[in-house]
Amino acid sequence: MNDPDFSPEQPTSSSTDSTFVDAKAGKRETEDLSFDAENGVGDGHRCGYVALIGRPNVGKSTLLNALMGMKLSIVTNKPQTTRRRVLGILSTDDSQMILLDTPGIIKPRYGLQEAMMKDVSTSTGDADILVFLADATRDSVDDMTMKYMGGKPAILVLNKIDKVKQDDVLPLVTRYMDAHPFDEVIPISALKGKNVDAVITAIRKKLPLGPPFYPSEMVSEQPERFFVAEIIREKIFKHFQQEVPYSTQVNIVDWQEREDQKDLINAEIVVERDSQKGILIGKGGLALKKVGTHAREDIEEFIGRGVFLQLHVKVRNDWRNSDVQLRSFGFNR
Ligand SMILES: Nc1nc2c(ncn2[C@@H]2O[C@H](COP(=O)(O)OP(=O)(O)OP(=O)(O)O)[C@@H](O)[C@H]2O)c(=O)[nH]1
Ligand SMILES: [Mg+2]
Repeated sequence: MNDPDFSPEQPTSSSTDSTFVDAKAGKRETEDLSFDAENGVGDGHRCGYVALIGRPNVGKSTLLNALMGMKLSIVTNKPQTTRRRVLGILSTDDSQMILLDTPGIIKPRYGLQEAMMKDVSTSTGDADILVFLADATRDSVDDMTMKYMGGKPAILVLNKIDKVKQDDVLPLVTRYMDAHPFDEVIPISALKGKNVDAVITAIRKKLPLGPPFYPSEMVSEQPERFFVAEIIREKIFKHFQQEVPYSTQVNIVDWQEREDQKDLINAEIVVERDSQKGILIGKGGLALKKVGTHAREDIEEFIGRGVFLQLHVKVRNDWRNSDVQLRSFGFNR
């Protein structure tokens, strides 16, 4: 296929494969400390994996960010924004919760979506606690997410409480409790930060006893390049409509940290068809330029230094159904 932007480079490792560490964020203060300085672990320290699951658009990524106190996971008003799990490590003085934001649960129609749903199964399998997120404005129980519930401790979080009267949620709570024996039900607004602390308290109660798995200043084990690719994808979700965002994959091809100069990041945007490539680039390259500018601003804020961002678009026919392509992009169905 005639693809002038094809770049023979494969995503390579670079010095920026380091995991994202931010000592300021991801650490909450707690009042009741029983810290044992000698062992580095307080008596009764708790640690475990917590999967945030639910239908697309219910606010899982918004909640992850609210719990972490920083933006780790991308958020848009379009469903199926999250494609693979995002791991956030929230350390307090007496607990460490490893939070897994997951793709919204759907009935898969193509290979990429199958990989997304496999990610949900893996995350619920890894989890010690499940946080079932549902939209408080709905009046029926989400049966699709219910299928992922087993015997693990489970917290029901009814999100978007800012859009309904609290009393109006009560019938929904009853319906959910009839469907599953949740340990707790918490109405919240992840967007407004309302009741988010109650979620942390509820999770902590159910975490297994044990020492922290990660150093407390670590906020994720995923590399910076993952988050940078996600930021670019978020801008594509925000700027384009219909099938273009869903047909797009972003890969960081090269990342050079340069002395006395801004970092040079070279990213490829993969689409499925020439027509999508045309839309992404836009007249005179203006559409892509806009994506690049907005992405660069967020990337600079995220990594805390200046960036020169190069974007190019290439076409890989039907990549969302190709096992070879999916695997090369890190998806397994
Ligand atoms: N009003 C209101 N909107 C919210 C709240 N939480 C999230 N949203 C909005 O809901 C939309 C989806 O939020 P996300 O956090 O991306 O939802 P998600 O569950 O991660 O979605 P997927 O990744 O597609 O599964 C965004 O427009 C958010 O701003 C809330 O508490 N109140
Ligand atoms: Mg999400």
